[in-house]
Amino acid sequence: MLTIAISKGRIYDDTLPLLAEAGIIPIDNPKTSRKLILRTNQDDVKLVIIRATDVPTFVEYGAADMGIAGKDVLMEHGAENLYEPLDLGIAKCRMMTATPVNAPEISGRIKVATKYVKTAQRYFAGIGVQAEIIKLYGAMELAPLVGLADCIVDIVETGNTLKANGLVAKELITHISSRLVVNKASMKMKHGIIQPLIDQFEKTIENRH
Ligand code: PRT
Ligand code: MG
Repeated sequence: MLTIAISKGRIYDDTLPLLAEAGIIPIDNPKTSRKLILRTNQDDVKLVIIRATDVPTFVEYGAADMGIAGKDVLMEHGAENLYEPLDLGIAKCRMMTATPVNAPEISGRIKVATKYVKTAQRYFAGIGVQAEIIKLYGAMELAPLVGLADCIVDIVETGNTLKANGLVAKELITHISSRLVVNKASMKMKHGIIQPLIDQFEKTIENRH
């Protein structure tokens, strides 16, 4: 049995074609079904549908043999206990700092609102800026507008969300894409099923370029 952990949003949409190329087609649709375990056309492959941030946890503990997670999520979780064999090149975006348009330069300690606490801490330490990191779970864009923070660290794709809230992207922290992660024990014990799948994903991605 092979269990693959995926989140239901954009990663699922971008993963379906990759799975299809590998001959794996879900029987249930997570958008219309409330099932958290999806059967596929292959009796020995199932998908578990979970929050994006929970994917590394499921894979690390072996509740799923493999999973697909954004690099942003992996950087926060820490990837030491996972194999990360493949950049799938899907769900691409950037992690950036952003401030209100026309915000004055801040000297000294800045307040940063984000859900990416560790990544933000590492980034500001790396550029020698003293930062107080304020953890939020969503609606980061609001924080500078209500005086909670001077800037935010968040995912930017089109920039529309920032723009709609009077913010502007400033520094690029890193480019983000989604990665295949594999449980370390599964990689050994289910090598015969996992490695061909990795190879097939890789082939599909290469053919896109
Ligand atoms: O429920 P939860 O939000 O935890 O997870 P989810 O299942 O809803 O996952 P999802 O789809 O929100 O995010 C999964 C992964 O997609 C993230 O970990 C990123 O690696 C990647 N990704 C790619 C994005 C975006 N693009 C994106 N645009 N993740 C989030 N956004 C959000 C961003 O947070 C911001 O609010 O979209 C907004 C910005 O988009 P623009 O186009 O307005 O700039
Ligand atoms: Mg989301």
